[in-house]
Amino acid sequence: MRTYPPEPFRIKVVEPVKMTSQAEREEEIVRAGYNTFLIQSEQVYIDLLTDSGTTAMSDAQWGAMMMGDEAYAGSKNFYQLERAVQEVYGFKYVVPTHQGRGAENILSRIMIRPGDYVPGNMYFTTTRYHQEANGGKFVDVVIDEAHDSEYIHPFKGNIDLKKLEKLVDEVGAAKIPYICLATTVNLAGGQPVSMQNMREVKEFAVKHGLKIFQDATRCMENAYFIKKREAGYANKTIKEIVREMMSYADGCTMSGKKDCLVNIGGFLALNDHDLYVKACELVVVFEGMPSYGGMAGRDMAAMAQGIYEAIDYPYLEHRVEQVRYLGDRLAAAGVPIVLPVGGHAVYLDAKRFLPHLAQDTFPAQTLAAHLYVESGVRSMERGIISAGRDEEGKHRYPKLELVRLTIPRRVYTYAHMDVVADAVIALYAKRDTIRGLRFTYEAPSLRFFTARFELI
Ligand code: PLI
Repeated sequence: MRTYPPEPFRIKVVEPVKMTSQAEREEEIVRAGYNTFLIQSEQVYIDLLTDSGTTAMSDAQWGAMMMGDEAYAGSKNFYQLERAVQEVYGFKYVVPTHQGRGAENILSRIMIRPGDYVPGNMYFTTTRYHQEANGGKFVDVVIDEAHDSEYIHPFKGNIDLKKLEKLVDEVGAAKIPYICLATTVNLAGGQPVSMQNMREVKEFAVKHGLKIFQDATRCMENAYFIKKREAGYANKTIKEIVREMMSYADGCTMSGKKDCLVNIGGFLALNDHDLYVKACELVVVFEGMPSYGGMAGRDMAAMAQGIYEAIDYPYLEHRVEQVRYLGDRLAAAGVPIVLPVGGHAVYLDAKRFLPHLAQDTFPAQTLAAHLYVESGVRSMERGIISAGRDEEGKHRYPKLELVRLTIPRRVYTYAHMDVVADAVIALYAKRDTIRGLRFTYEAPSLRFFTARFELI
């Protein structure tokens, strides 16, 4: 019996990838300062750095790109995108941005004042950056289980209502501009939020007069988990589930580079007209006209089409189950990973993989660098380096010290997943030989992108 769905597409265009030698990769990792972000993509065999903007577009999306209306104002592709967002997400107003962080910038500037607190179900790097840059303080209100890589929970991204209540009691609702609800939770391992939790958070928000903005970056994958795991949703379509999810929010920020199946683009969606007017005032400063934001007409056309493809069940089933295939292979070999396997990536637990390395010698960064040298597979650190420093300049020490094997959408086959699994399993067998890293360069913010290291 087949337990993993086959590819629901056939391949029309191929992009050759280069197989490099271990000696070449050893040279490349030194050149890149042991930071996988700084490796040249041509030196990578299987690129699992991110699922962001790495999607393979469909023939219909490429066709739509040829219909790009590049008018400075009022492009027909904007109206296509607006219709797609209104129909699938259910929000009234749509402001296109160049990518997700463009929408985060605008939302944070409109909503957050110095001294505010922004509760969220675990931080995301750029989201928290914009909240803090506008004088807010991020407060983690995800359930405790999300910080435990071994704890099995169907909706590990849920908000802990007691934590939310405690925050409201301590600082008062007036100091909370909105609740930031991410679906799914990237840094917890791509973990979903249940519909019941969203409903309860909404009830709480209404009671206290709070707004909710979703970080809907991977909301389709979240909807898939709701369909599979939550009672009452098995017979609902992904679109129905997404609409219900969004009905509990006042708006969302979106990185189209993930669940809208495009290589660039994003949007801010809202229901409140006054907030929309403010967003339009800011989008012209930071992105462009409200009818294109930071996007070309053709990119809006591709994203409008991608939104409809993303709610297609066979696509979504293959996408999430392919990730599970990789996770199952690693778990069966005893490799420590975050469980349950999330929607977009398999996360190696670097603390358990390399227990002989202290967290301030950067186990996840080290593991990502070694995996590249061993196999040409590129992954990403999601641990102490990503967490950055606190107000006093000290490292934040997150409980989760992870390496993310992020699967691009519609790009790789199960055979590629086998290559990745074999490489990780081989590295696990010689884990005792791996040494840690120290900084040779560190940027003041979002340091993970550009930091450089050397072997200790
Ligand atoms: O990369 P952007 O600016 O389009 O989107 C920012 C962003 C916001 N929220 C979440 C949950 C993300 O995962 C996210 C971007 N993620 C990246 C780049 C990633 O590699 O996961």
